[in-house]
Amino acid sequence: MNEKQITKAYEMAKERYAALGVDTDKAIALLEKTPISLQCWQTDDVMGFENADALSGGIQTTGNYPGRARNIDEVRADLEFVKTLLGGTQRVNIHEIYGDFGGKHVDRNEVEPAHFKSWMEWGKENGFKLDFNSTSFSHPMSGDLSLANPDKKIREFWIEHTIRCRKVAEAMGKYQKDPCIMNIWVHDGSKDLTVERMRYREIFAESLDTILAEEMPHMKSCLEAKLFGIGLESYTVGSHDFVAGYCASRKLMYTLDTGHYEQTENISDMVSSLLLFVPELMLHTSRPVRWDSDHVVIMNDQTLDLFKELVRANALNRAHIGLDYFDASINRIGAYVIGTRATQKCLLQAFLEPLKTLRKYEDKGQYFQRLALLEEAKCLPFGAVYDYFNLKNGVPVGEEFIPEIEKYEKEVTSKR
Ligand code: RNT
Ligand code: ZN
Repeated sequence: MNEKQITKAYEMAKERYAALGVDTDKAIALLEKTPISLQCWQTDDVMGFENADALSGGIQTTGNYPGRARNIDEVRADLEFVKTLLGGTQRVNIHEIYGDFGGKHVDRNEVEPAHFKSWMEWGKENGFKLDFNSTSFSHPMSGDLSLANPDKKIREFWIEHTIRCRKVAEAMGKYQKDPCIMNIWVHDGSKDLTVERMRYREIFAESLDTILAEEMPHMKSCLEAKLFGIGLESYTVGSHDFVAGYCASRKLMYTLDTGHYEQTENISDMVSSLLLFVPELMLHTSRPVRWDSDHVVIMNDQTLDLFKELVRANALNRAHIGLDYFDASINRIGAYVIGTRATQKCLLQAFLEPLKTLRKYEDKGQYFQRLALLEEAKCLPFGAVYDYFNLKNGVPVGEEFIPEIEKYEKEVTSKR
């Protein structure tokens, strides 16, 4: 794409925004330093390196596009390539089942920081800070209940696993000199009418208290809420209300996944309600189509509203952003790039909102003016700002990444 044209378009956009009191250079600088954590599990359809035969826990990937990463080197190579197509800052979010187990069977209750040493070194070499996740699914002990299981043996197995995962995250945070965000999501629930709802939630809360008892200064834990999983439709132990109550009472970070609520719910409204009572938010951007289908993120109202709310609430520094989807039906590298860029576009639009004027209108009760400006803001030339951001970062502008991915597919992924 023509560098001159992009720069010229940017200069014009800059003036247009300046007239509304918005500084585009500042917005670009903010976008550059706002990290987006890439979910390692999009490379290989959430399989990991344990040779599990199927994905369980109420989540599902669909599609069998060729070229899935089959081992740790391929996962890393794909992530390194993805990074070459993205401006700004990325982190990498790793699930426990992606440990460097060196061909040995390391059970979930045996995992140690050493299994992630090569990941830490790789992260450092490639400019990725790491985040982490315990893994309760795709294991013979997963069943329908893990941390909420009344069976002491099963429950203790998963408590042990999750405590060990916190230690891995602690080691990562220490190594990278930046807190590692560790997400706890368990699938616990049941398919059909459940009469012991209170009991499982009590057990879950107790398990979490045990897991979180030890102070670990280099990591931050967060707990993810969910509406339901496949095969677990009638009851979810870690529902929104449970997680909101638990995180508020324990001062724990809440994980809000955009796929985990009723399809018609505008989850952006949760930002200000939650942030009054929980210290921070972990945001999983995803795209539910009729259910929590984990389609690739696109620039839609749900994601735009979420980030606008974050900025309007002055809470950008209290949120961590990660992608969470897994689409096996299209080129997986393409899935990363589309979803990360869409997340960036939503963030950028939030940074470019003429907020000063909007706040002033609202304060004065000038509601026609507020609505008018919100509508007009939708037509502001943010695309020119985004193009310039990519140009400035030395990565493909606009659709230029398509042939790059085609080339990588031809040379690398299609040969797997
Ligand atoms: C599942 C949750 C969870 C997972 C990952 C793989 O519904 O969103 O975050 O997607 O842990
Ligand atoms: Zn999630």
